[in-house]
Amino acid sequence: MIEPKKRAIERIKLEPAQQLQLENLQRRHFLRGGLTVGAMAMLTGCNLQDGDQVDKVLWAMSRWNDRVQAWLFSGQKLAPTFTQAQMTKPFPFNAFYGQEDIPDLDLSDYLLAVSGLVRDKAPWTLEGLRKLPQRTDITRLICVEGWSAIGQWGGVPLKAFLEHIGADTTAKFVGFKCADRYYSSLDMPTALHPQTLLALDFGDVALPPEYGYPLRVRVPTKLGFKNPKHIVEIFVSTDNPGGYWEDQGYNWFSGI
Ligand SMILES: Nc1nc2c(c(=O)[nH]1)N[C@H]1C(S)=C(S)[C@@H](COP(=O)(O)O)O[C@H]1N2
Ligand SMILES: [Mo]
Repeated sequence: MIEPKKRAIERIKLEPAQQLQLENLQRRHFLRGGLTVGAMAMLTGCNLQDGDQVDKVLWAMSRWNDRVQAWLFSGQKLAPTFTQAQMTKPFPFNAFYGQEDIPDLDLSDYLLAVSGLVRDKAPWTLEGLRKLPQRTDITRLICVEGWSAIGQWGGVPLKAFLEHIGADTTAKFVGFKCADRYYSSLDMPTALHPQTLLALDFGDVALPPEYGYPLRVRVPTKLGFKNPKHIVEIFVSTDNPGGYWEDQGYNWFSGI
């Protein structure tokens, strides 16, 4: 049995006055469910435990939300890219369990299942995926737990894959199921974003176990938890499939 670890966010406790200010601001700016305290603290570099900084945090949060809204409507804005020299080494590992519980998949019989609103539901081998168009980007992964790191991911643009399988791109959601019971989902515009990859490679090598072998989604326009690792099934859906952290209160959109 895998013991889920405690998230840093659970340790953040607000004073009643701070909670009230936060609620007022959320009401004023329609931020309902829009941002977690952890994401806010990380993005603004402020800690809500410092009473005198609350205003600064709240305004930074408001600006951040504006930025998210802008992204929502553009849909194709590119996330920043970096040079090889800027890459973070060693790259951090993160999952809802410790490194000793990384899934032990047999790669020789690995198949990616496809379901939902698509024309062709045939499963995919890794070799098959490597024959599709490939793209590589050096981007920053941001985790709500308060760290970020720059890495290089290569693989099939999810858009190319969805087009290849005849996905109904008027459907609103693309869902992902993982070998470790993790799951997540993306809105269709983000799934079709040019930098959203079905990543097969990390740096110059095939994805190592800790970073999500044999296949992960790499979405540089979303927070880390919307980058599922060890993917075993992709599906297209009109209903929001939610996600492991999304269903525990983390904002579903979670763009950066
Ligand atoms: N299958 C799976 N994918 C996952 C997770 C997980 O626990 N299981 N954790 C997510 C979180 S919270 C983060 S920040 C990133 C971390 O990716 P990394 O280990 O490559 O740094 O993976 C995401 N994808
Ligand atoms: Mo994360």
